[in-house]
Amino acid sequence: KDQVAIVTGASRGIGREVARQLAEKGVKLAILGSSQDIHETAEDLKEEEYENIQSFVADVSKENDIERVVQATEKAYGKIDILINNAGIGAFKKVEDVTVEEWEKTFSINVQGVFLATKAVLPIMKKHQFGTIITVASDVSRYTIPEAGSLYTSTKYAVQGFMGAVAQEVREEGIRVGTINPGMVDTYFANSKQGLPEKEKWLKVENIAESIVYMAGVPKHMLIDELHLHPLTQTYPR
Ligand code: NJP
Repeated sequence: KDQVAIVTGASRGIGREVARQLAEKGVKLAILGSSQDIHETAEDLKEEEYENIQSFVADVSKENDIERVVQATEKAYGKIDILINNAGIGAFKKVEDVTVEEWEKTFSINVQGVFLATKAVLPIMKKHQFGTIITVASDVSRYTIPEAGSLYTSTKYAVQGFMGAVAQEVREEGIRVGTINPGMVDTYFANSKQGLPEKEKWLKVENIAESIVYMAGVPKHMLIDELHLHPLTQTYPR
């Protein structure tokens, strides 16, 4: 109750459902996405009678955008308890087909975006000696599978390493840092569409969002630092 959360990449997919489930719990929200679609998410939530939803068009890879959102959130609600680093893009090509532009863009969103948002909220969380930061990484942040490709895989390995190191830095300040590593989730990821018949057995956004909300809601003295979730039908290395 009376918690405040920022959710990145909430225009659609996992982030949108995380925002909806947090709103359901009465959490005050600042949601952001790089397109105008983010305002639609906010309008839809308001139509469901949820209050305290602020939406921002902001690119996680841009420091000024993130600073603007974090400052506006602190001004509106007085604190930030939860950051969900969810925004991310996929680029699945063989290494020799990846361009430098694709490499830089994917790293700037998937890795630099997580760095910037984390860096921006930490001083506020430290002031209150409390906070939870959960980053949506991936199953491929812990092992490699051929379909994921080297670019996407290396961004998620980077995120995993970054969050693990930050977790050590801030735990004495009452701040919990963790990652959630999903397998295949039925979203709009990598120019896909939600609800396609071939994705029927994949994880649903509700499954991931419920787990994120659970991770963020455990008692203050407790940390869930990593959660792995797969569709039962997905094979993965072990
Ligand atoms: O993808 P999608 P997911 N700045 O495409 C936003 C990880 N994951 O929900 O920018 C700010 O439906 C975009 O909004 P907009 C994955 O790596 C997924 O599946 O307005 N926001 C949209 O809301 C990612 O980290 C699977 O167009 C930006 C959202 O991001 C996370 O799950 C498996 C942005 C993407 O929604 C959510 O992806 C796995 C920017 N620069 C990990 N660029 C899976 N789906 O199978 C994009 O292991 N967004």
